[in-house]
Amino acid sequence: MRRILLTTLAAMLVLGAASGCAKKSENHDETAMTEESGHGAHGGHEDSHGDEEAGVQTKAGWTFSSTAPAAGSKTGITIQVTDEAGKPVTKFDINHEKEMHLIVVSKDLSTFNHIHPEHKGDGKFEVSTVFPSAGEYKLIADYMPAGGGAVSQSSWVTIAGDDAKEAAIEPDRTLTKTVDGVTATLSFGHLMADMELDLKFQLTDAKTKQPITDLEPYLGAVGHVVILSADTEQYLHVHPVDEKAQGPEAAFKTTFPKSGLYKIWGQFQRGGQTFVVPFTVNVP
Ligand SMILES: [Cu+2]
Repeated sequence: MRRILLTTLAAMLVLGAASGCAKKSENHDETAMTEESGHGAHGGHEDSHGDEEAGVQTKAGWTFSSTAPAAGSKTGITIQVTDEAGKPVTKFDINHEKEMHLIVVSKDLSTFNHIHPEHKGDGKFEVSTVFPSAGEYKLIADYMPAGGGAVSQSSWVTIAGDDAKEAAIEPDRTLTKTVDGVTATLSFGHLMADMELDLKFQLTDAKTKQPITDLEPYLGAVGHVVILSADTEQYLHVHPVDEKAQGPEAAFKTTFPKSGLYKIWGQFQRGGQTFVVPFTVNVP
């Protein structure tokens, strides 16, 4: 009974997200998804729920180079994209310079990685990464089957090791922090669920205290923002209002589907180096 309720709720949320997206963006910049997912420890686990707003139905099959991937060593990840019937999807549209974006987060959202699996042909994508510590990780693949809209597919993987510990996800007391020599302040037009709002990063050089005006394009835009709800069920990929901005302000638009805790990662590039600024907020 509970499962049926959850499925209905998930379907309603996906529909809601899809129609919200259609209203505000024609290039499908933003994807939102809701899903139920199990925890697959040993590869091959699939989630078949995606954001299928344009009617192209795809699935992602996940395999890992080891049956027991371990912390600190390289793990190969293969993602096979197929249609509903299981036939490989072979053509993808380029979205922000890549055919696929892969977001890797630990369950407590303390580690974040944004990587780009390589398309080996016939819908088979490969990448390798090092999971920094033991525990559960969520992987979210973001892609656009040719002629379709943005799709997100996810899987869980358990990383072996003896240092597994989950940190509590707490909202930041202040929305200013310094990472890699850059001080970033995050602000919102009006922070509230279920409403499109502005999300602004103000960047200054931590040493000179001068506003940063030399941000470089990262994947063709001033920056990229990834947002996950604390339970990892809500995934929002957000893009800039003005892609060509160079700072000190980088503005984005998004809609938090419901109230609660969210983690926000802003990714920017300067002097050839990318850096990530994380914030945790409580959305009323
Ligand atoms: Cu990417």
